[in-house]
Amino acid sequence: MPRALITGITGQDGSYLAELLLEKGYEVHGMVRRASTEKFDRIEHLRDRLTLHQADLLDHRSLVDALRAAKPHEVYNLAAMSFVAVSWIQPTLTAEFTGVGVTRILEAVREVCPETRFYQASSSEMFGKVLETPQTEKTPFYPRSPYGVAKVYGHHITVNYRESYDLHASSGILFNHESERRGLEFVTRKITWHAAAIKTGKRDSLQLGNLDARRDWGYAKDYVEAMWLMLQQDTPDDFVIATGVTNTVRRCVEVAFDEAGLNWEQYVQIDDSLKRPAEVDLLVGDASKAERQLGWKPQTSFEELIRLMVRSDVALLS
Ligand code: NAP
Ligand code: G4F
Repeated sequence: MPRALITGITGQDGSYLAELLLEKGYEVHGMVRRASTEKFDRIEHLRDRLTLHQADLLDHRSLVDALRAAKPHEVYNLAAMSFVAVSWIQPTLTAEFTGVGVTRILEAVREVCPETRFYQASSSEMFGKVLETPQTEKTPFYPRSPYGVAKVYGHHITVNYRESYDLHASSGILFNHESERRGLEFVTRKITWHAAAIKTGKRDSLQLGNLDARRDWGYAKDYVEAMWLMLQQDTPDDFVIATGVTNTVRRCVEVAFDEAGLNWEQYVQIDDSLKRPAEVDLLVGDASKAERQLGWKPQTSFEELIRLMVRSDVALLS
């Protein structure tokens, strides 16, 4: 039976990846942080089928122990401080978790299980102030946030360990992906949740920042399949995972409020404090390498995604 260890298993992607690997017959291990109150909501339905190990990306010893206990054939490094806006508030902690944390887990893999296949969760945020459109694996990086800078470090150190130590280490450059399990602070879920809350009488307005930003939004369930496919290849490599379609935040609001049967202009207010010190204006990815080499294609359109998120939030709040 193949064994996998997922860091960040309590997050959006970790929970979907755990489901996918269990379906494929894996023994699934997850790394979790100690907290005074456990928040394992996204994996509660899987708890009796998972083996959880307490560890932290800041702590080398705990990473080594988790790897020794799990003996994984595959490691998926999804753990990170993943919210861009907070990376300006906690820039050095973001660098530690999201950047140097990647070196710590790579060092632990090198020490305990150098044959293990390794996946690094890289990000389209690395393209930042984009130098070409659409963005591919060859597009130079120009990060625009402390989070983006940390992800560039994590990406390069993964490539470097692959080349220095011959590790089977791959990096997925994933564009924004969302779902019913997305954290409430990210813009799509903030919008779908508020549309549902206004519809059900629990809120009467929604404050947003920059409505003109454009993102290439896909469905998290489709994207975890790409992570798994990368680790099934004989040769490790880097892949852009995206839909190839870009939409504005404003369009996301229009679709969400339409699904809720509401006129968005009556409820949405602009709050300048939600605008970022430096913005990523436009992201749109070219995933043709992933289609060619992995046979991966997105299955869910932007509109389907936003509408299913609204329906899920209405059900949640009703
Ligand atoms: P998420 O929902 O925010 O989950 C992040 C996970 O990382 C959580 O399980 C969190 O644990 C864990 N974590 C944070 N700091 C940690 C630490 N010091 N030690 C151990 N675990 C820690 O993020 P996501 O959307 O699933 O994204 C997964 C990964 O893909 C992240 O690396 C993110 O940066 C990257 N990414 C995401 C997207 C996207 O659009 N979703 C796009 C590109 C790349 P707690 O539950 O304890 O907080
Ligand atoms: O949903 P967001 O916070 O996602 P962002 O910054 O693009 O980052 C996400 O995608 C990255 C991949 O490119 C990941 F690496 C990262 O971990 C994360 O998952 O913001 C999207 C856009 C931004 O331009 C932001 O300025 O929405 C704009 N926005 C406008 N009003 C808002 C708001 N974003 C948030 N979170 N909240 C607002 O009220």
